[in-house]
Amino acid sequence: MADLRVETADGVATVTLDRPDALNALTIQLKEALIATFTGLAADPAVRAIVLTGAGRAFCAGQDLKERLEPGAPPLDVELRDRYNPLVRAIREAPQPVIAAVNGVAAGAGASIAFACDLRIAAESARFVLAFAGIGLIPDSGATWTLQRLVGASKAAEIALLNEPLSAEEAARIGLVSRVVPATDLVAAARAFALRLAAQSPGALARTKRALQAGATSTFEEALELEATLQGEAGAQPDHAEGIAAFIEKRPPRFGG
Ligand code: LHQ
Repeated sequence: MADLRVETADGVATVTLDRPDALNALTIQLKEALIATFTGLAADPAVRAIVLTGAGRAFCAGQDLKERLEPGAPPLDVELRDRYNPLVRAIREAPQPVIAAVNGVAAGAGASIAFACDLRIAAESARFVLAFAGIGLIPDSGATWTLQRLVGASKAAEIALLNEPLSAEEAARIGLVSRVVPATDLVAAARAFALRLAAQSPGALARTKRALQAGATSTFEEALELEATLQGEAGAQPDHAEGIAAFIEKRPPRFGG
């Protein structure tokens, strides 16, 4: 696929945005390739964790602003409904955990996409720039929902309204990223994270992801009820029996899904 690379090894799919000269800015073609890729990976039982990263010095600079000037560019509401919203939905609805390996600047919708992932790990050189305010727009691609849940309402308002770049170090301090590593270690660190996830029960991870997302908007009672339903399902899977057997036999579990 042009502008997008997908490699799968040892249960880990690595999706790399590959337009380094434009800081991996998102064109219609790239967004459609991403939606198709995440939808395909979501349905692939051999894929147990997904890493999303960028080629070159940026993670993603958001919407390709040059494409917006081309004749026939769709209105913004249409572009959001037809491409950005399906893209962040595909990331959140994938049963596998998705890790953003933020290798450099994540701006505009590029930042929103990182926020839509389940985990973020950043290079020391990474930074988050909401950028929307800089071009007279509002945060989109789910950022008005995700960011305040990740860092709290006050910090989210500061980041979105002031439009100040957030360093990797500051992002770690406020809990937006799980870990900051030297740029040269990012690929290895993201892979180590992903391999740990890939060794766990895929069914348990998928149900955990679903319950955490639902819990972000549910009542406590609804969360208790969903936990009961999903735990009932999880307990009936072979991975639960395997986990107990491995504990009794004092060996690592071999989870198969
Ligand atoms: C770019 C871009 C870019 C094209 C750098 N496009 N070329 C949703 C609905 C529909 C439409 C509207 O948008 C949205 C969602 C959004 O994403 S809105 C936010 C869009 N993104 C931005 O406003 C960020 C624009 N970029 C920047 O502010 C800077 O480039 C950042 C802070 C990302 C990086 O700054 P620098 O490290 O100083 O790099 P640079 O500015 O020199 O950029 C390097 C090259 O990349 C340059 O090309 P050139 O040919 O001159 O070397 C830029 O034009 C190109 N580039 N971002 N979004």
